Amino acid sequence: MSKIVDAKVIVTAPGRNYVTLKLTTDDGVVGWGDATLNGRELAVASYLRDHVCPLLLGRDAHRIEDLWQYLYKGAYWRRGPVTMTAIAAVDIALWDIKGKIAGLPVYQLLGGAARDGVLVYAHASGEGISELLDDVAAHLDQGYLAVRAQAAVPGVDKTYGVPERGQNVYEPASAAVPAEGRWDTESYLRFAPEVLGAVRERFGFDFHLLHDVHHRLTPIEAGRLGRDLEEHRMFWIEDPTPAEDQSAFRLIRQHTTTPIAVGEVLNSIWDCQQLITERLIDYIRTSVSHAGGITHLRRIFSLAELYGVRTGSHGAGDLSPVSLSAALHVDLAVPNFGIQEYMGHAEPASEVFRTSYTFSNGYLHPGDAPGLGVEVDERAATAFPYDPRYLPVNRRRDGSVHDW
Ligand code: KDG
Ligand code: MG
Repeated sequence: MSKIVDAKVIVTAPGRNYVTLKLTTDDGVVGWGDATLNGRELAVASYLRDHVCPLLLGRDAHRIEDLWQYLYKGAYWRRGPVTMTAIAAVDIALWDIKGKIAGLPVYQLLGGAARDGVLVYAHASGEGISELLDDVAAHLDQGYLAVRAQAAVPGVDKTYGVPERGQNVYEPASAAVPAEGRWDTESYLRFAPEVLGAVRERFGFDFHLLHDVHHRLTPIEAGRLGRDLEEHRMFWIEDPTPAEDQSAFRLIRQHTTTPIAVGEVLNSIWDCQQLITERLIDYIRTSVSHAGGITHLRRIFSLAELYGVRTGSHGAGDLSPVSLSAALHVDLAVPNFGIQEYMGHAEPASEVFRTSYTFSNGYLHPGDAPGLGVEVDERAATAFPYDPRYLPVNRRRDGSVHDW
């Protein structure tokens, strides 16, 4: 028995907001979990501080499955991003503790490495096609084997996925109220095949090309886009339509063979059950920190394996380095791994999060430190107080709200 004697929530903004859970056992072992939910950070911090941390004290840190069931079933209220992010933070911290006590990296506890490294995709973007092509070239030069390409759509104000130059925080989050952008589907549907075609024309087909539609099309529009992109041999198009409408993907499937990835906004195995069991997607993108931690993510990935769906976990910079590291341990161990998103973390994140994962020739490796291999410098964290921010809101030309 390793008794949990302290549970503490740390909210800090080194570059952007992160919520981190610290669990300490009576033998002095510390485990870290990521509880960051972009734009709704304090809701998870409160869920943990007010409702979960007091319940953890005195419990055995080794009983990961039991604690997962206790927090999930015990709350009565099921699923949802706030609940599942809070449970994830506890679960990730417990796996970190178990690894540290065992003296093993977490991937060894998950069955050991099923591959030598984790294929990752980077983000390339540009205000126009030539800027995007330069950015793709830079990433290929750095050794990436897979690149996501996004460019600003002409006539559309602030396209998703295109950050200010030199920044890798691409959601133009604002302080007091969400920023509002304009969206125009017709311009996008004309522009996207042109952009992705230009990338293939310049760099060929010897690397994986990805694109995020970010939930903005109807099923029939998504079918048309997928069909128009078939000649560019995409690795995937992501979130072509809002993910919660699972049966909509049947219609997309009827019209295109372009592979589809979905799941960053889904939080449980039940949210993606139909997508997986009806083989409506090719890649499941649920993340370790928003879908109930390592324990629950493994369950989702096992279901996916049964139906030939591969993994492609969300790994944007708003998921902390603790999350990225936990994802890498899972990625290394599961049989149906596909690809891992990796955009790095804006500085000064490394002043707070000390990581041990490494990048080489297009692959990440979580390292062999016991546990997850990430340590959090609490003292450094105090220098970066919480900085309230919201994700943007999209409106169509007529002023009505659209999916961002
Ligand atoms: O917080 C929202 C971001 O994580 C999301 O917009 C990023 O779509 C995203 C991606 O694919 O990384
Ligand atoms: Mg996405």
